[in-house]
Amino acid sequence: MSLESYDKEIFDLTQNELKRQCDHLEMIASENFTYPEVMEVMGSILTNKYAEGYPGKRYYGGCEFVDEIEQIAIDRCKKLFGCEFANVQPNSGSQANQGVYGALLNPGDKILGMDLSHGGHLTHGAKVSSSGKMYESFFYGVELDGRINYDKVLEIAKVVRPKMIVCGASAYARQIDFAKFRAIADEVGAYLFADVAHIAGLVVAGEHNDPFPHCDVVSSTTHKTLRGPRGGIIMTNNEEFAKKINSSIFPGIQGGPLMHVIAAKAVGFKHNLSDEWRVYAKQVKANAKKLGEVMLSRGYDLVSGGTDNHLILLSLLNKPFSGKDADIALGNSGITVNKNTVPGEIRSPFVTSGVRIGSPALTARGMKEAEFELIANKIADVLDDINNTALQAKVKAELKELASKFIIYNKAMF
Ligand code: DSN
Repeated sequence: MSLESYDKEIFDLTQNELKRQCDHLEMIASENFTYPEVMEVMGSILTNKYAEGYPGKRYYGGCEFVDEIEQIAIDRCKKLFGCEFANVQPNSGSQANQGVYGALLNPGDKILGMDLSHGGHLTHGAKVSSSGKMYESFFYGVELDGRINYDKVLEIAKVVRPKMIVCGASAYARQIDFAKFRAIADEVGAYLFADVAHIAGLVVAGEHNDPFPHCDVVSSTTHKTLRGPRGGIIMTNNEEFAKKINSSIFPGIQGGPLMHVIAAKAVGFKHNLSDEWRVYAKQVKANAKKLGEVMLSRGYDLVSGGTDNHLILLSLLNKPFSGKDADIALGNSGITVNKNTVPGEIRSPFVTSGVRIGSPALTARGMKEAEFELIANKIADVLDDINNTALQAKVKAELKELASKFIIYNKAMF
């Protein structure tokens, strides 16, 4: 029976969401549009199979085909990141990070990560996350210029003496210098763990510094710039760490792996290994750069003054409206972004003085610099006259027309 005839309620809501994704301009920096073939295998009979354990060492019978699938995913992941060991079972980036901590740390150990309000991630030690509850967490941040000051990170590391330094960010527009982090980790005798979830698609295309060979362990999600299915992965070159990571994920924090998602990761990695992937990743960066240039020319401040990756962080500290106001006005105009704290923040995390805007999803639709120039000007038009709801409606209609020329999915796929 089809979903439409069995559960019309969920079918209709899924269709509404499909329409929203197609008609609006998706500019949340962590979102992307995955490939139809990735979704095909994610919606396949592989969801029926239990396969606790790892290829060749399962606790269930009948795993001969899923063993091959998982091994292909592992091999492609290793090739992609140029590393020796990969675990493709984490259900999410957060679980990947929890798995890494569980493998290399004991409860109460000290970790040093990037402050959430400076662009870090919840799982890098925020007190509301298990990473901040199970471990004693300390933070570095960015300077008022929006950049990490590596000398300052070293100073903090020397005082804290962490067992692990976590690098990686959710809202940082500049390249992360993994070699500098390695030097700091070596100076204080810490493990170096990189969470490259946001930048992984650029890293594997050679468009961002490589975390290997500098980092002991690297984690990522597979659905952001990598454009695969929703999920997590962990990579390392250290055999002892790899064994500990495997035990930490299963049986440590997960049971049966999601074999349909692991197959979808393998299909996503095949895309990431293709020549076309480099073209996509280059365009993601070029589009973010164009976005930043136009916003600067229209009188908007960017945290760190520009971008080296897939996102810009608009600072609204010198504007009479908040990140929340901008988020709402842009949403009414058919542009989906998220409010974000900025260095020197004066508002609460629910209001903020910044907006994070990313290029990966619209680049996946085939948009290039010309479209990003047009969209950036529309963003500035809306923000310049933030209470003008008639303008917001007009821009929404214009951008819907633009979106209709860059088809990403159609109804027949669902
Ligand atoms: N939620 C992701 C982001 O938006 O950056 C991080 O997990």
